[in-house]
Amino acid sequence: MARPAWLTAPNPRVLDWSLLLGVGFVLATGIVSLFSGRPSRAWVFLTHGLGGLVLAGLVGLKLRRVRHRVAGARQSAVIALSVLLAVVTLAALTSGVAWVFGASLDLGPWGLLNLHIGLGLVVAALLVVHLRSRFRLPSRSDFEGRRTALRYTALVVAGAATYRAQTAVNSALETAGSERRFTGSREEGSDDGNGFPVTSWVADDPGPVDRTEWSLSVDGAVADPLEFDYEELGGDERRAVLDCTSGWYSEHDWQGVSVASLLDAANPDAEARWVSFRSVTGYRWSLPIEEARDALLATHVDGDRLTHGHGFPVRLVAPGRRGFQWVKWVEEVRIKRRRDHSERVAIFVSGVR
Ligand SMILES: Nc1nc2c(c(=O)[nH]1)N[C@H]1C(S)=C(S)[C@@H](COP(=O)(O)O)O[C@H]1N2
Ligand SMILES: [Mo]
Repeated sequence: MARPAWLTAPNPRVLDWSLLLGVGFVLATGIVSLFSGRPSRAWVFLTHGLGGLVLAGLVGLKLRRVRHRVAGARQSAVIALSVLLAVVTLAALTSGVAWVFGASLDLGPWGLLNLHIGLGLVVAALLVVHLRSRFRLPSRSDFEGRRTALRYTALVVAGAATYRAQTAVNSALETAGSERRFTGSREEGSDDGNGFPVTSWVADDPGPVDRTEWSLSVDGAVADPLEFDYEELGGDERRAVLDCTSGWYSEHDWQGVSVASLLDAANPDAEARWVSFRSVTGYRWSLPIEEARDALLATHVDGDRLTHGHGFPVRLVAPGRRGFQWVKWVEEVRIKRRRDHSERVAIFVSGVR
């Protein structure tokens, strides 16, 4: 009996291009996911997972095609690199699947999700080198029309079915993976004051801030620059979820002063567009001014004064933003006409001094 079209091996060049597109897709959605904290972006996380499963299928087909070549070949740098690429790709896919099923890993300041991100970036780097020796443009004749379409439809359907099965298995087994937020993060210490994880990613680790020497300044593109002592900050409350890209989230009532009231007091210029929140360490992040009005500078969490690790005296609470944007140990709110692009570097190097 003849095999159905979708079971036969795909054209090599079409497969290779699909792999390239597949890696590009999961890389792009993976990177975008790190900046997404609103439920309206749930599709980014969903398609990242689906894309990963389809990619796993493609890698399987590719390995089936090249296995003889690898086994029979003389050792060469090109082959060694290809093998390394395959191994790292499988490791990246495996780490993602393991996370979904509730696995954890303790790598000091990092966890399984950080490893997953790291492996993904290594795949991208190795792929660039791999393409330097392997890049070929496809020709029209490589596409076998209906066959190719069928085969890929089958692959995507299989990916979606696997994804559905995963959800069912996870909730049946009640794994740690079954209670994930749409971002993939798992709950830790919600509504329990300071009892949630302390994370300073990369290397930000300042000494305790003395609040008698500390003050909060509100300056930049404003008519009335201001300075506040710790005791002057309070009166507002906001419930919000802190969701760290390392894979946990925590929901709390945060108390402090709303950024809207600070802005109203300082009178931003008509051209003011961004608000930059700056830590004593140099770490900083900015929000568009309209969104900033919805944020809070918190002194307390669930009624308890913030501990040093959580950013005492003051930390940013930015609803709908990922944890790395919730700047701790804030000492300055700078209103700006343009976005401060150096913040993208500052969050990596602020602790390295
Ligand atoms: N100044 C400063 N703020 C920071 C960080 C940092 O390293 N330095 N880490 C961010 C990250 S990655 C997260 S997830 C949250 C964690 O807040 P927590 O330690 O209170 O849980 O703080 C954010 N604010
Ligand atoms: Mo984080």
